[in-house]
Amino acid sequence: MKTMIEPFRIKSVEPIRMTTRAERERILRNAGYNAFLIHADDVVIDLLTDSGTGAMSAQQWAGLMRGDESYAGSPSFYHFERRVQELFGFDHVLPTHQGRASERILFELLGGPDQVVPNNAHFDTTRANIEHSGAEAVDLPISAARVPGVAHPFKGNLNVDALRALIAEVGASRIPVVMVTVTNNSGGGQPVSLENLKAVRAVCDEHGILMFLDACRFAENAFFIQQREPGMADRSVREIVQEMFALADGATISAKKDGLVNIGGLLLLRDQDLFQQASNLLILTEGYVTYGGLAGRDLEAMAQGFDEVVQEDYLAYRVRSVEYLGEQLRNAGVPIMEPPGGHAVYIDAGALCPHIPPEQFPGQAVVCGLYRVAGVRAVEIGTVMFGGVQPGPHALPLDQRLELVRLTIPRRVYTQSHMDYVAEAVGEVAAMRDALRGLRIVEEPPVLRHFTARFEEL
Ligand code: P71
Repeated sequence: MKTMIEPFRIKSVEPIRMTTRAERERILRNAGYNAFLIHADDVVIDLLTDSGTGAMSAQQWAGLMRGDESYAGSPSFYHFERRVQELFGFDHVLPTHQGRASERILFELLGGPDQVVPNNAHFDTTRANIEHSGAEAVDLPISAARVPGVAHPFKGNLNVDALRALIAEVGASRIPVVMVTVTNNSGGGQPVSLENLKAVRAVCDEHGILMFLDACRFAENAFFIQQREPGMADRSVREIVQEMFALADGATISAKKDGLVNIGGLLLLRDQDLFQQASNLLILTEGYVTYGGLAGRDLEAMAQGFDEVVQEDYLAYRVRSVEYLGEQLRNAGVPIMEPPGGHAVYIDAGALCPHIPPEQFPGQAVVCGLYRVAGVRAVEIGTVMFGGVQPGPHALPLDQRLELVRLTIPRRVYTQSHMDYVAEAVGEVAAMRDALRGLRIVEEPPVLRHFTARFEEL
């Protein structure tokens, strides 16, 4: 059969409130032209993020009823811990309320002034938590990652030569950990190959540096490895996940993505000492070690979610549905980050709107256009998100920064006709690109400005 179907039926539905263009014009103005400030019931199709926005399965909902809410030693924790240990191969498992809580604890322990933390590409909260500790966050993408129109099977790879050069320059003693983000989110949801992970591991071993995964989208990454990496076609996704994690000393995970839950996170550690210290910090601000800021029912939903996310018919559908949207945009002549990622299609707003300079936020102009035209909410990943902080000594040159608009697909939520509608909306915005206007910021917080800044159209 030619059509790949959603491998599930829909048992419970939520109505979508339709809005008129005139209403949306007013809503956008009131929201200061920031999509984060729009009320979700004023959105027709919500592609702001795939984080915590997925639909749970009947088995996950059943898990919620089984959840045991004991403060200490809940059976739900031990069930969750066992499932996580089996899948990821780590003895030490700390639950957290979401990814950034794991990051905050990790970088309080490993970061600090004068420290340097490389990554293929840090996402916003990871970078912010590293910088908050006083350390410098450095992106080391491969050069192909900076050219949106050129496809590469593993565009998320970390640039190993650049890593060696950075170590030679600053010294291994200033680099407590090398992070690798799978899939790479700020650079297009692109996967990292097993070969690249092994190469990074080898460099870390040479210099006695820890290697951690930022593994929010580990299952999508493993599926791409199975599909694209030579010799991997016969391996199961579960085996590939195990091999990826076997290379790492630890991982921070937001379960709101490939955990298929609406809230939850993990900190995985190998080292007993680090685990002790992390446990103490967890208790200080998150909660006791057997719930980490979550309810027992959330742990049950997560345990089940990690099981479902490595099912290969789910992943085939997941990756195909994102690719389908990418194909439609490509056919409509819209420049996108090639190839489409695992969780999102990224519009190359820099190429779409060459008349809007980076300091007038071309991505934000496209985000506003999509909302106006069709009530589609997307998110800017460009100068709004990453241009606010003072660039460190190892920041990428300005002309290598990307101006992207991410159409992020929530898991198991939207159907093919929803994607057709989104593609039409993007086509319409692309057709009126010359009429899109840049913006200026009128209000912004000192860090993570994209969440709350307010804009005016120029
Ligand atoms: C995403 C998010 C969440 C988000 C961020 C910014 C705007 C809107 C939504 C979160 C990630 C991530 C990676 C690679 C760590 C976190 C933090 N991503 N690493 O992509 O993608 O996890 O949200 O659970 O704290 O929309 P957390």
